Amino acid sequence: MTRTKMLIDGVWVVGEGDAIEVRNPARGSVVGTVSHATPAEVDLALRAARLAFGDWSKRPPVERARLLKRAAHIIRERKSDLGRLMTSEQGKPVNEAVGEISKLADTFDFYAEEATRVFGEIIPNDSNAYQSLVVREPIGVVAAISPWNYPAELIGWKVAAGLTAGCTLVVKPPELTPLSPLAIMECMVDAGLPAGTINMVTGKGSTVGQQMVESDIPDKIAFTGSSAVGLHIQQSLKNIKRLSLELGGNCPMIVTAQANLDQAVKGAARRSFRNCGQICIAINRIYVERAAYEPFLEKLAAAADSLVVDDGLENPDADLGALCSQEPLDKTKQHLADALERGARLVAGGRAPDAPGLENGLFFRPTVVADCSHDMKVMTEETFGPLVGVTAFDKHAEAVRMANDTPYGLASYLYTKNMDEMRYYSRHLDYGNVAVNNVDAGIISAPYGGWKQSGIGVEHAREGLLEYLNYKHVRLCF
Ligand code: TAP
Repeated sequence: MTRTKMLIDGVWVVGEGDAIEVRNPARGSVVGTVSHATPAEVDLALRAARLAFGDWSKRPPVERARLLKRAAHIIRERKSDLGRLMTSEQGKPVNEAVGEISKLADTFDFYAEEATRVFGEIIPNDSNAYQSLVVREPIGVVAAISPWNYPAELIGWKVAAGLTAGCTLVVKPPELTPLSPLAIMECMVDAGLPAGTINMVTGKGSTVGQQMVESDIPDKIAFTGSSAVGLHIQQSLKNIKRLSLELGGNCPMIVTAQANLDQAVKGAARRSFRNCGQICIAINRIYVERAAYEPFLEKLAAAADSLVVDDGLENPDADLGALCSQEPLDKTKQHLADALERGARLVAGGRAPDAPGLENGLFFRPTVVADCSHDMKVMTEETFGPLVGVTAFDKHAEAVRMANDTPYGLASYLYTKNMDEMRYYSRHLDYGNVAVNNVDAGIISAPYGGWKQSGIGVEHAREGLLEYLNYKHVRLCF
């Protein structure tokens, strides 16, 4: 099997390092190989980005926008192939993968539009002899590192905002899913991105990623991944640089007695189980006001049981494909066992699907456990699998207390038709995102980021672009 090449300084490079096999989690088969980038190759990529910065940062924003729009167009043209490639390495059903590719193209378009709106400011001065201008200039070289659950989108947020701002980038895709990110780089090269503006080196985070973090070349590290690795990165820096961290979550959903239960169940099933729950903003734990508890549980169990789990390549419309690797599958089983040992009630799932043809894959049925206590792992840790815990509450203050009792602060969800409850909860939930009567916590036009151990900084929106810009105060004397 020929190795998929890395992109360094506009050249597709096989790489001198060992081969890394990429597997299809639905079948266990090898779907491709990439190289483990050597230290010299990583260094070459970082130096190429540094060299390219001089020209790219000085180009007129409209020119940068034109190239991003062209890349978006090419990505859309190739979205079916890109989606299938992503499914073959990540496991999510093809239609979901194609949807992710479309959102990536939308992200490029969004930031291409923003490129022409990087405004400065004029500050009033104490004398007419002076004028203070605040202008924004690109930070420099960005090292971007991202995880496997959204192989395209999470890289896209960094690449689109970074390039728009005038930065150049070296990207390390996840070891488990490097093929679709590399194919996206091909779209960018075909769109005409100049050599060195965007580079991609493959390999392990603990070596390739670590080298990027420790290098003094990048001016910024843009990282999405677990809180443990985020903290490790923060502690590994060898010089002062900007750092944005989009980290883990442990997201609560609150359903009051005044919610539309059918809507709430639809939202819960979608946000707990989509992408097999391997989403930082997945609903991990649900607090239901006692009067609505049993009817909600009954409906949620039925909704979970109705979801189709299948090989995402064979069945593009499946609700859940395979989990991406053994690790989240094992964690799901551990959290389930912990909950059942401590007295939780299994109301849906709890096992692998028994359909023929799935024996070699990492599949698990969407699983709901009820009557959970506040200290069970399913309620306190990020499972990152198709498992959700449910419990009842009596008072709104109690629901808020339990929802906020976590080191994380990424996203929270509320279902109620009562305006006072909407105000109360959105005021008191300590999260970067609060979605009320919907589960779309992250949209490209609004800032998206976590509080507490869920991260530093935001992605999306104008604010996401500002993360790639420095302020420069120019004080003019006439
Ligand atoms: P991590 O293990 O943290 O890996 C994320 C990325 O960091 C991977 O590319 C990984 O490389 C790399 N990495 C590992 N060790 C590194 C090191 N020492 N230096 C530099 N890079 C290193 O996360 P994961 O398990 O893949 O992803 C799941 C986590 O990501 C969950 O906690 C989830 O909540 C979080 N997440 C957060 C968000 C947002 S927006 N907040 C979005 C998605 C996911 P390898 O893969 O090659 O090891």
